[in-house]
Amino acid sequence: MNKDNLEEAPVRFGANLGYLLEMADQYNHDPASVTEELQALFGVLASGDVKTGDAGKLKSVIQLVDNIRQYGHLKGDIYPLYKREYDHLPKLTLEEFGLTEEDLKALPAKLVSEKLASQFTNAYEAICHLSEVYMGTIGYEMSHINNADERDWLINEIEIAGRQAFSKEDKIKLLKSVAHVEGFEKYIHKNFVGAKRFSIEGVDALVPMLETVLSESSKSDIGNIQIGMAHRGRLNVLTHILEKPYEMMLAEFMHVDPLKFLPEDGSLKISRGWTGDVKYHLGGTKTTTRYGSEQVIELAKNPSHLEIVAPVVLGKTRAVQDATNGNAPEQDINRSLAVLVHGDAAFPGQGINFESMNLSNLDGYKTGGSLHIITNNRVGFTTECWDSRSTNYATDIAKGYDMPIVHVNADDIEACIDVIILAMKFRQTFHHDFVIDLVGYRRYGHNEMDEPSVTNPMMYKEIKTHPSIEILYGKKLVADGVISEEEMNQIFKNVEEELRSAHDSIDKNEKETDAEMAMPEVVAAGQGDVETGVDLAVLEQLNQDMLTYPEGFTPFSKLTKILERRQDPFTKDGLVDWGHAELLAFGTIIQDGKPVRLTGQDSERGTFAQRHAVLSDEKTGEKYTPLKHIQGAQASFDIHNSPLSEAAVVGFDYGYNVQNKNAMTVWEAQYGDFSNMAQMMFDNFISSAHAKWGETSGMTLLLPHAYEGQGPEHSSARLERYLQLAAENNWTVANLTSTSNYFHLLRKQAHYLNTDQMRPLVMMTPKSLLRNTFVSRPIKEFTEGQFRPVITDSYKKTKVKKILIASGKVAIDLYTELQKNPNDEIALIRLEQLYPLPEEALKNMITDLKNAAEIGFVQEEPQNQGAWHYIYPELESLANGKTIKYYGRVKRSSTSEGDNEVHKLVQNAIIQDALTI
Ligand SMILES: Cc1ncc(C[n+]2csc(CCOP(=O)(O)OP(=O)(O)O)c2C)c(N)n1
Repeated sequence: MNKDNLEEAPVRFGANLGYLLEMADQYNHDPASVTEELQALFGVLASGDVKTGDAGKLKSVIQLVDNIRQYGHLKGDIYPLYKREYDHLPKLTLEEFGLTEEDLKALPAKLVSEKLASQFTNAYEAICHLSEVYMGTIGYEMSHINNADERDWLINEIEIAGRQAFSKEDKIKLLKSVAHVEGFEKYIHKNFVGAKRFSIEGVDALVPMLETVLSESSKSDIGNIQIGMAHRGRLNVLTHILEKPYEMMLAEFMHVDPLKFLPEDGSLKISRGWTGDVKYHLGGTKTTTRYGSEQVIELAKNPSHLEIVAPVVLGKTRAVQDATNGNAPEQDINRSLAVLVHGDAAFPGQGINFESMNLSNLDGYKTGGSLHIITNNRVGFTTECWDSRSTNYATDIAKGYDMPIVHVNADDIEACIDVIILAMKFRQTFHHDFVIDLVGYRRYGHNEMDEPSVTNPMMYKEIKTHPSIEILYGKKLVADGVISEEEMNQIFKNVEEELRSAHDSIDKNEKETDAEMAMPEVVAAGQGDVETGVDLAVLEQLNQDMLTYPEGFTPFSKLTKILERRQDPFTKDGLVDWGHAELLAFGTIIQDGKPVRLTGQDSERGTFAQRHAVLSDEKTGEKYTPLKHIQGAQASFDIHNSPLSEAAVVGFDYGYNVQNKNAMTVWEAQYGDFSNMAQMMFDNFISSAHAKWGETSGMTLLLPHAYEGQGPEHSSARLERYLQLAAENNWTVANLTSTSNYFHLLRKQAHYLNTDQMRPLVMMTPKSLLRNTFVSRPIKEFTEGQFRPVITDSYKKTKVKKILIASGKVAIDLYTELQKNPNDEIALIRLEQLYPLPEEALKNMITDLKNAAEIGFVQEEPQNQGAWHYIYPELESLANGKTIKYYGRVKRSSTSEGDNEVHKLVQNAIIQDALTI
């Protein structure tokens, strides 16, 4: 929360005379210390323009004005049909306050507002103006905004600056726009009967509103617009905003390859995966000069999961805004704008929106104000608002985030354009989010095959007879003398002809069916080995830079001593621990020209106090991030403590990485098990986006994981989930036992960024092993070599009877025990990379160890969890006649035992059992 906002909490008027007197005292002392409205009131009283006997009336006038501003929207004409009636409305008329027209005519306009005084001769006229403004087809909600400047600015724009003047040209353009929107839907409705398209009809204004976003953005030189939206109206937006040709859209309905009709000028980019997705989840990128300056418009690919794309779009937006070629990223909010289109049921229903809105003012995540448009058709599938939300409006959740909210009647197309202009001005002035509730209806059922009158008969009784927007607006223009009826009909006819001609150009016999869905060769080939060692001198200098602080900067004294130990690997036989290895890797990655962005809860220090990437001066609290100041950096380093969210922050950083494929984008879970709060991000984006949509990312996930007696939570990062989703080289899954291997894997991940072989990296990361002296490695292992997917210590080949394979902490438990009680009959293979499985390396070792009769797979997790189900069939194919045996916890519904003592017994039993021949 911004401190300034707190200090500017809004003053509400009420019927409290004591309060007014107190304010009067304050005003006498310092007029500027009370609100503008009260200044007007006290000014009028002091001027002697009113008789003192009118004090009660004055109070009523003030209350009436305040009520109109605060609650006028409740009585506004914001519903095209199926109007809502409210009980217990606040008083909004003269009569309710016991006032008459004459009373008000006897009072000056400046009593209502100082700024309206020059426009109106008395309070009556000024109040009529306010009623018109606040109770028309636009309803404004801003009294919840804490920032007084924002409120005053909005009041000024709404009451004084007023609505736009639309020229004849503007009006005709608008009519043509809605004619195309409607014409497109009607054409598909008629020609592809029963095909799902999630029609926009009822909230058609969305398209001209987005066109206005683009033209207004162009005026502000915003060259990139990131749009996120669900199914409703998506085909229409693809066609009319991303300029996806009608031929492409219609070809998709005909199962003909749409790419045949992709514009040859390269202005539209549509990526596709090999398994594909339904047409209303697809996105695209359009470069256009249609709205003035050159702009890139992107519609993010989107799974069916409503609203989940919101943080992804925010991350994409931020990635465009961040210049990452300096030591720290430099954000310019004019480089990109996020536009999020929501459903009225989904917006308040899906928690991801709360999480995403909470990002809006945070340094690591803000995007300079997103524009939210709710396509409010008053129904979610079959569910009406009284069953889908506890709030009055779908938009009410945005109030807690201080966002202005405007409700607009979707049938008043000019009002819809007006609110976009207001929203854009607000964004450009205050760099905050703005919410528009586009209130319309849904012409058909949830999709075009549903009969909505079965479940929503009263609503659909009205919809069935309600004229569509192009007819309403066309007839209005005819009635106003802007165009003739013939001209109107010609506009409609032209649209139909455009669609007919596009349709005729598609050969319906050229059906496209690819049941094989083979992944591209480059993906199938996977990643090769990469030399990732770094010269000792480079590492030494980097280390020195990380331990050098600006003059006068004093980190916490005990921490300084701990950090000083990071000299030891270079000066004596010291070892590089986990946190140190990671910072060395990040430093060299930015020196190689790839920006690094790491976020997670408490990640600046590290949950286990292992990282200390950001230091605090113990006297001033000032922060210092050494990696932002190292020599030779070619790209930025960025790290942020994230808010306490998983889904939104994972989505955000996934989006960031999709947009900036060169960036090493790392998200760290506080404990690995919390990552399942972001499960849909893993299922629907990170693991599958490449195959579905051709959307690549190289995001890295750090998930603390190990059984250390901390109970059912804080033990398992649910490794099984990532392994179950692993296929088609979609990501790397690793669980390491060496800090040098961690260093090399991070560098390998960075190496493949922005290449056709880039893929996400899912890492089970250590807790107690963060400082384990075996896991910590000498610096010479960092200066040469590469990532090793399998590590084995030397063994006496002919003596080995049992091969044990294990990953992560349990592998170190086995190793430690073998150190204490050496056993030549056992060979331990530390499997560092679980997916893709290093089959060749495993096979060679298994074949090499001829005398071994058994392969034991050891894991900490219960048998129904962990890697066992994934690895067993793989080991079977590599076993070469050897028996495969499982060592680990029995099948459990919970991840682990709750009691630490029980944990020790169980863990010890697994180790002993595995090490017994
Ligand atoms: C997370 C999630 N839950 C459930 C659904 C199934 N579903 C699809 S559309 C829909 C109704 C959405 O209503 P609303 O947000 O008002 O959008 P509309 O379709 O009316 O535009 C539901 C429940 C879904 N797609 N995603």
